Amino acid sequence: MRGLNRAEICDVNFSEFVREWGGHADAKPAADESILDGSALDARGFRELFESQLISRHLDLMARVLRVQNKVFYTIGSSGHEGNAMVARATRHTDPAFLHYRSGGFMAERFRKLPGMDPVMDSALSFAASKEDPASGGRHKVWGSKPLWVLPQTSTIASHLPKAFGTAVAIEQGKRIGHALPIPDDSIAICSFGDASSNHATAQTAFNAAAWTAYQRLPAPVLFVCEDNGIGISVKTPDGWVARNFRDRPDLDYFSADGLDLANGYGDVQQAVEHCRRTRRPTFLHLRTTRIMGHAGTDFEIEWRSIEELCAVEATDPLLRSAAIALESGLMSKDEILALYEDTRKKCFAAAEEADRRPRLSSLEEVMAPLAPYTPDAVAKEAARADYGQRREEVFGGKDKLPETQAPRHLAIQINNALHDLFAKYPETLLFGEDVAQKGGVYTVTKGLQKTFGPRRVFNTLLDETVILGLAQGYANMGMLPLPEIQYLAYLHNAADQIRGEAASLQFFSNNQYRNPMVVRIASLGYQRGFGGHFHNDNSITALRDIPGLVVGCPSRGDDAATMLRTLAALAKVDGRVCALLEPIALYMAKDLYEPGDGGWLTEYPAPGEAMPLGEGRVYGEGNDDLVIFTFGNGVPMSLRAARQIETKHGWKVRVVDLRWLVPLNDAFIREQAASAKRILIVDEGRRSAGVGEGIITAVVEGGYGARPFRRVVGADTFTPLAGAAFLVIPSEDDIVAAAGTLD
Ligand SMILES: Cc1ncc(C[n+]2csc(CCOP(=O)(O)OP(=O)(O)O)c2C)c(N)n1
Ligand SMILES: [Mg+2]
Repeated sequence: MRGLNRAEICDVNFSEFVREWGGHADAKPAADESILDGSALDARGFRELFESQLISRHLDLMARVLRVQNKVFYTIGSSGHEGNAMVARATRHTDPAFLHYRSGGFMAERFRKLPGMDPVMDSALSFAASKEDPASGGRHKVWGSKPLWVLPQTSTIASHLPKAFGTAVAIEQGKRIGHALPIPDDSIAICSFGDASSNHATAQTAFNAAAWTAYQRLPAPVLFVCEDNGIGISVKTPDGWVARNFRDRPDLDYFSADGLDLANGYGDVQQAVEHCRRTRRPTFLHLRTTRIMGHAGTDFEIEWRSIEELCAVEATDPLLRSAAIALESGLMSKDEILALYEDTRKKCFAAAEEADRRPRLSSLEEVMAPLAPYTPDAVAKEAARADYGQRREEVFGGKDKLPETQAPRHLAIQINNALHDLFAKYPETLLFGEDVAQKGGVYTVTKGLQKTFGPRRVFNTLLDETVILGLAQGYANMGMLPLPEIQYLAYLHNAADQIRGEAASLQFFSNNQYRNPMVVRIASLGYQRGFGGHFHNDNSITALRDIPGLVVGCPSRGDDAATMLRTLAALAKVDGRVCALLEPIALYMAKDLYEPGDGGWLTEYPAPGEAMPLGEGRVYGEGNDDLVIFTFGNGVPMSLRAARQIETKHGWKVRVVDLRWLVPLNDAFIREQAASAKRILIVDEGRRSAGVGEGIITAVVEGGYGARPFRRVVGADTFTPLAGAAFLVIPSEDDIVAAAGTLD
């Protein structure tokens, strides 16, 4: 049996190592003396770091024991990585940190930075998934803390690097636009990850963006800490690969430190931190670590590695080295070390037992409480707030130039006006993306914004959607209001994890202590004439439909876009929500509705003070009951045109309902509209499978109106082809008229 439980062996190894140590001890150093000759670490510093390492180790050991008793629910540990405590010591508790899951040492050390906090109890509550876990409220075992500026991460490796980069940039840019940062001006962003993770596209994206920034002599004070243990689960990183890959990257300044040896490593860690803080350049700290006790509690390494190899790895246990330093330096006796070791064990177990007695999440309401906060009255008030009139007049060039005094215009112009208004209202607004600055976007929707508000608030990014969304999270973390643009819906998909796994999950996994509000504008959907192909006409709304907490709006006309944008911005400001605005490209320039030249799709600009409540749809033909068409986006003008034909053909009075809000769908509103409908048609330009149409039908059926004749007109489950064939795969007016005929 000996050999199976490597945690037990590592535990025993430590005590045996201390007991059997036979080296020579120096005279005990004073607290402020170097721990060993030539070390940058003094005796007090060493002692505290050693204690942090021990806390981390005993949390791991405790988790292995109590997991099987169902008192603890997570066993990915930090053993072998405890040297990352040095990074916490060399930085401040106000340097935002996005941490690797092996950060027990870092956390224990950072807890020292504020008085009255207890790393053992806080961590135990998180391990136990207790409702009282101060990081996530029992939703996940995370390393996180509001007062300590540790923004919680879950476990998608590398997904946190873009937002760490974004936060570093935001620290600098906040200062440049006169925004009051929540942390000191010379803060840096810290981000740690494993050696295998350094290869991930999402990691590479962040390194590249950081170097791209530094190359232009722009500041990006991010400290990338690669904790290199030479392995990822069971796959070895080629020897020397991390150094080879990062040592000579221009504009990513490389430092290395021995994370297995506090006395030796601390000076190098300090240097890397100081370099990052002073030069404001992206800095890569290659921290040597090892991994003992396997990837997680379920990883029985003995089954796939030789015992000799395991023993060799365990011999590099950094705690053995720390014990040796304590003994060699004369700082601690064997008995003192062993007593500290056992005392820490007791504290961790006692805390875990106590945590197990605390309440866990026990209802769906409790689980979901922080997911999607919504305070309708405050949002409505904020959306309608119009106390910035003076600034508006400057922005639009005088009282007589205000957009609400102008003739009706099309969607692109009204979005542009609404963006100018948001910039005037919120000085902390930033707009960025691909080609959005001088050119004003592919469709000129952002034209003039940079000229009016300057390159610090309106700017082009590098061509990388993951970075665009990482930047957005960074700005939001620093209290700004980001309006990132994704040039086409098809290009959101390669970066969707930044919304799905990261931005939209932050409030949930931090128990609403952290929020990263944003409004992502996405040029979307099909029906473009003369500019075809799949990637410019993508109609996959499904990809956004099941992201918990996300709000998605899709206006079909200019006035709705303006009032919707005000509400989205208010949702972001008041409730910290992550929002997406799908802008139908084919309607940007649409001016007419029924006949060429009728101007039927032009709208007046709604003056500030008007806003569209979340979930509120627009009804055309109120009171018409013979046929009700539920639709959104391009489907709205198409359905209105089709309705005329249907009225002529069947003599029916037709009502067209523009849902406007796609996520969450307003089931109550759909039911209410369905209640008085004799027939129901759903016009959904998205794809058949898992599209909005399915949600509408579900609401109708669940509302008890499933017996009414209904039909769906919907896009096919296909990619969009080029040229005229593009129109074969999405609903047409003729399709709508024909489908209505089947309901007769
Ligand atoms: C994007 C993603 N792919 C796969 C995984 C599963 N996974 C979790 S940890 C891990 C290995 C990571 O190794 P490394 O970065 O070296 O960190 P270490 O665990 O060694 O500290 C893998 C493949 C994941 N969490 N995220
Ligand atoms: Mg590794």
